[in-house]
Order: sequence, then structure tokens, then C-alpha cells
Amino acid sequence: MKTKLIMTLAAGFVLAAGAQAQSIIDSFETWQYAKVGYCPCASNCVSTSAPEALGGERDLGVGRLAGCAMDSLFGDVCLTFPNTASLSCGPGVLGCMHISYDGFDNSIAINPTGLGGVDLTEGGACNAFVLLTTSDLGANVDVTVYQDATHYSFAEIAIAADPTFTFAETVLPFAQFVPIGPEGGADFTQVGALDFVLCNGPAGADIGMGVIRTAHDGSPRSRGFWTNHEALWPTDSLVLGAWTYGKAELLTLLKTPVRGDASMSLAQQLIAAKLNLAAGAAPEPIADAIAEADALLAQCTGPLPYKVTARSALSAPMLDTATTLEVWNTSAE
Ligand SMILES: [Ca+2]
Ligand SMILES: [Ca+2]
Repeated sequence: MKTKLIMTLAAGFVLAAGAQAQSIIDSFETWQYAKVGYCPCASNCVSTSAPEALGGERDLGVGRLAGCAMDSLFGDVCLTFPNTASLSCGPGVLGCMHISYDGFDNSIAINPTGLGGVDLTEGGACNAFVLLTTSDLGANVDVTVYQDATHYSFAEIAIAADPTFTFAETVLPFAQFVPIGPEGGADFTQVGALDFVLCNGPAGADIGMGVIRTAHDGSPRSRGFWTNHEALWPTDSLVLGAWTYGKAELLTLLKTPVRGDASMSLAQQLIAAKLNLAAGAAPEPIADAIAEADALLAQCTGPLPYKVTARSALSAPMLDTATTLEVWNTSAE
């Protein structure tokens, strides 16, 4: 049973501060309670209008798999902890909790097109769920994303046992989902329903899930992405070679045709690479190529473009380094 209230639930919002895109699936503000009381009662479900939840309604279902004790199994939102969905299993009781977002259907049954085609990627800005979970004895969270009745995808995360019941964030990239629908997986830009199942803990396990949101996992994004998503830029200036450029100048460089100028090919990939690092990408695979790119551009005077044609000795190393940067910038696509 829960013995400790750990107020770390706001951490999810703090981590998402800045220019990074995110979208809240549910911040669990609207109270909800589903108890499975006297045996042999096996399940209980409630659907509640919740303005903070995707689709405006949260369907909460609690099921008993094994064990039988009076009033010893319930699921709630905002009762055990604020801004949290909680499943509480009494001694010897094995239970699961469904939390579904499928629009207004007043039913724990999934309406696979109830959300009407939501773009979970926010136009390419988000590529992962961020889940805030804990369990005293360990558990799993199973996530199913529906496009329609025949296209859906599945992923599972494990929640490690933690007797202190401290909430921890897990990033679940969309790329980790596997197709399980009879006609294939879900298109995450056309989502009709979301289903989260908190389950598979040992008997007596308590499981908590705080705010569910989408965000970006920090993997690299391409020159084209950054050119077309200036609102997501994590910085307003960059140093290329020995020269500092403001955001408007950088956007002009990105949009200017290269026309055989190796310095422009290199600069465009270097801008994307440096934006990726500023947005949280791990620097280890690309740090040497970025240093090389800066060293090459620093051999030229003043601001870009440098009109480095094929006759220049700088052309070949600039194009080689541009290719290295481009491979990394597009490695997650
Ligand atoms: Ca619903
Ligand atoms: Ca439903």
C-alpha cells in the first residue's frame, strides 16, 4: 500500500520548458473513482467528462484478475494523489486499470475512431510519449494507439518496483510501437483512440501514472525540418566557423540555393546539426564532424556565402563533412 506522497509530479512540465514542442494527453485534474467491491464483482468502469483530457472524456476501468477481499480494489484520479491516476490493490488482489481516450462514448469499450484523427506528432514536432509512473511492487503499462478498427499499434513499458513510490519519467518513442491490427499499424498523424493499461504487477501492487504528454525524444532532425519549423528552434543564434549569425540570417542561409558553393552545402548541414545538439541530441557521434566543419568555414573571411567552387582545395573536404553531417541529421528519419 502507498505510504508516502512524493510531490515530483510537476517535474514533467519543468522538463518540457523552452522551445520544445509538447502536447498534454491528460493532466488528470478531473476527479474519478471506480471501485470493485464485493466478490465476485470482477470489474467497474466510469466515464467522466474531463476537459483536460484528449477528446474531452476519460474512460476509467478497473478489473479484478485474482484475489478477493472486500473493498480492496479501486482506481481513481486525483483521490490518492493529485494529477495522477492510481490503481490500488489490497493484499492478495491482482488488478488492472484501463484508461482510454476515444471521445464521448460513455463506455470502457474502445471506439477506435472516436477522436476523429488526431495528429499526435503535432506536424512532426513530437515523436514520443512521455509517461510519469511508479509502482511499489512493479508493473507494466501497455499502450495501444488506434487509427481505426483494423489499424493499431502496441508498445509496453516496465515500471520497476520502487517501495518509496517515487514517480519517474519514461520516454516511449512512437518508433518503438509494433503494428498489431489485422490490417497493420496506426498512422500516428491520424489517431482515433488511445488506450493505456496499467497491469501485470504482483498481487497487492499499487500503480500510479501522472501527466501523460507527447514530446520529442531529442533524436536528430533534418535541415528541411528546421527550415520549416522555425518556431521550434532552441536558440536564436549560432556560430558557424568564426562568424555569429542571428536567426533571420540562418533561415536565409537554409533557404538559399547552394548553386555549387560547397560552403553553403556545409553551412546548411552545420546549422541543422547545431540545432539538433541545442535541442538535446547526444553529441558523441557528431562532435568531431562539427569541429571539422567549423574549422573549414573559419578558413574563409567574413560571413557566408564563401563561393567555394570545385576548383578550390576547400571544396572536397567541405562536401565530405557536409555529407557526414547530413547522414547524422537524417539518421532518425
Ligand atoms: Ca470515451
Ligand atoms: Ca470508450
